[in-house]
Amino acid sequence: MAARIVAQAKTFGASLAGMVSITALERAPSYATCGLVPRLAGAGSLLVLALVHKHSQPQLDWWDDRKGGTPGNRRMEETAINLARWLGRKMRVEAHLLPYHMERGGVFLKDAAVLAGLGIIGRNNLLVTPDYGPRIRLRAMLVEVEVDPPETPDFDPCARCCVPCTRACPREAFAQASYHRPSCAAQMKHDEANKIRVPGVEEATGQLPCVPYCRACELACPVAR
Ligand code: B12
Repeated sequence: MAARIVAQAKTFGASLAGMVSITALERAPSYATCGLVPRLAGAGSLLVLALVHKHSQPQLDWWDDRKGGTPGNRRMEETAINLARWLGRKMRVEAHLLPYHMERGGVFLKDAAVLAGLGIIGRNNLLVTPDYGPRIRLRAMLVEVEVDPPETPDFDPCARCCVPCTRACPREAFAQASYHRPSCAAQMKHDEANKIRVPGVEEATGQLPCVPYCRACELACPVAR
C-alpha cells in the first residue's frame, strides 16, 4: 500500500515521497528538544512530500503574501489535493494535508522525512537526500493507513565532506559544533527587510514584493549538485 501511495504522489508532481507511522514520529528528536508531542492522536501515518528546488529556479522559494507562501509550496499543496482525492476515490482511504507551521498543527518536517527514509540530517542541519541534496522543500499529509518502517538508507555524505555548507553562512551559524538558531534567524530578519520585485515563475508572484530567504548553507552542499 505504502509503495503504491508513494508512486502516485510522484505522478502528481512530488520529487520524492515516503511514509512513516505516527508512533515513530512521537520519538523524533525535535519533539524532545522542543518539549512537544505531535498533535496527531490515534492511528495512521504521515506521507512526506518533497519538491526539488533547484539552484536554477530560485523563484520557487520566494515568499510572497499570497496563500501558500511560495510557488513551490503551492505546487506541493496541489499535489496533496490531487492525492487526497485519488486516495479517497481509488483506495477508500482518508487523507488530508497538514499545516506547514508547527503552531497551526504542523509536524517537524525534517524529522518526519528522515524517519520516512528520504535522507539524513546533514552538517548544515538540513535534510540531505541522495537525489537532490538539501535542495528540496517538504510538506506532510495525514493518511489513515498503517505502514511498516522504511529501510534505512546507506547514506552518510557529510562523513567524508569538507562541509563547505558550514563556511558559507553569512552569520557564522555553524562556527560552533552545532547550528546556532539565533544567528540564522537574524539573517532571515535581514532578508525580510530586503524584499524584491522580479518577474517570477508565477505571474502574480512577479508582481508582488517577495522575500528571497538566504539559502547559503543549502546551496553550498555538493551532494547531487
Ligand atoms: C522554524 C523554522 C525555521 C527557523 C528556525 C530553524 C531551526 N532549525 O531551528 C528559521 C527561520 C531560522 C529557519 C531557517 C531556515 N529554514 Co526553516 N523551518 C522552520 C520550520 C517551520 C520548523 C523547524 C523547527 O522549528 N525545528 C525544530 C528545531 C529545534 O530543530 P532543528 O534545529 O531543525 O534540529 C533538529 C533536527 O536536526 C533533528 N535531527 C537531528 N539529527 C536527527 C536524526 C534523526 C534520525 C532525526 C529523525 C532527526 C534529527 O533534531 C534536531 C532537534 O533536536 C520548518 C518547517 C517544519 N514544519 O518543520 C522549516 C524548514 C526546516 N526550513 C527549511 C529551510 C529550507 C530553511 C532555510 C534554508 C531558509 C529558507 N530559505 O527557507 C534556513 C536553514 C536553517 C538551517 N540550516 O537549519 C526547510 C528545510 C528543507 C531541508 N532540506 O531540510 C523546512 C523543512 C521548510 C520547508 N519549506 O520545507 N527555519
